[in-house]
Amino acid sequence: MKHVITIIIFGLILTLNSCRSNEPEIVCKKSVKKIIIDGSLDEEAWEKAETISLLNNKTGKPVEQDEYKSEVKTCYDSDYLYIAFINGDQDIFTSFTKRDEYLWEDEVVEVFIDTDEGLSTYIEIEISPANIQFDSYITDTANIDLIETPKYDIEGLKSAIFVDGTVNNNSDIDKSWTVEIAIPLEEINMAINSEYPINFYRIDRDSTGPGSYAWSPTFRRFHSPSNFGKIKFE
Ligand SMILES: [Ca+2]
Ligand SMILES: [Ca+2]
Ligand SMILES: [Ca+2]
Repeated sequence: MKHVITIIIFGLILTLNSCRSNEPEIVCKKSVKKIIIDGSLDEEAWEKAETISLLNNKTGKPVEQDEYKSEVKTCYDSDYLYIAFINGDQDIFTSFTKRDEYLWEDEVVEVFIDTDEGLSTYIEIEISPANIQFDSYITDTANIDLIETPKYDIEGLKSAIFVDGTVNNNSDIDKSWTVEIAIPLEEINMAINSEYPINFYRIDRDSTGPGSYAWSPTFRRFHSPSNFGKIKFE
């Protein structure tokens, strides 16, 4: 009996380890020139950056609709981690106007990044198409305190949006919205000689797109840190 239990536990450990070894990785390259946070990805570093595609979070498969594809890029310098999202979207909308409002109820991009000990605590950053920011520090993934956790603010967080289309006008057909984000490394305790669990998400509320996107799919709610991928610095 003891041997059977040992074999089962050993098998479980092997399974868990093999799951983690399948996690996706993004390599973040250094930008030698200054990145201007203006929503325009015309800096050389964005051209050289590794580009990843977000998947349909419900199926774990690539987004089928060309007009709704989302790509993400990263780069860094001595002060900031930079993240860019390029989101195909035929109708871009958001009703929120203030920091830390519940942006995910409309359209949004999200980054979850874990720079402290233990996968159950991590930073959540969201940016809306109106360039409204939401930042929170998650301490209990099963019971997120929506009053307390958003009180966490990254003072040096910068973001900008470029919209190819019109926000909050459903009488025309939009093309895309681009998000350029700078996260101060020191403020979130990030060291470029280390690697960190991370995931990138998007919520789109159009009836024709996939709706829920993730780089490393969770197949359910986004707050599933065991599904996070990894960011490494080159
Ligand atoms: Ca720029
Ligand atoms: Ca949309
Ligand atoms: Ca906040």
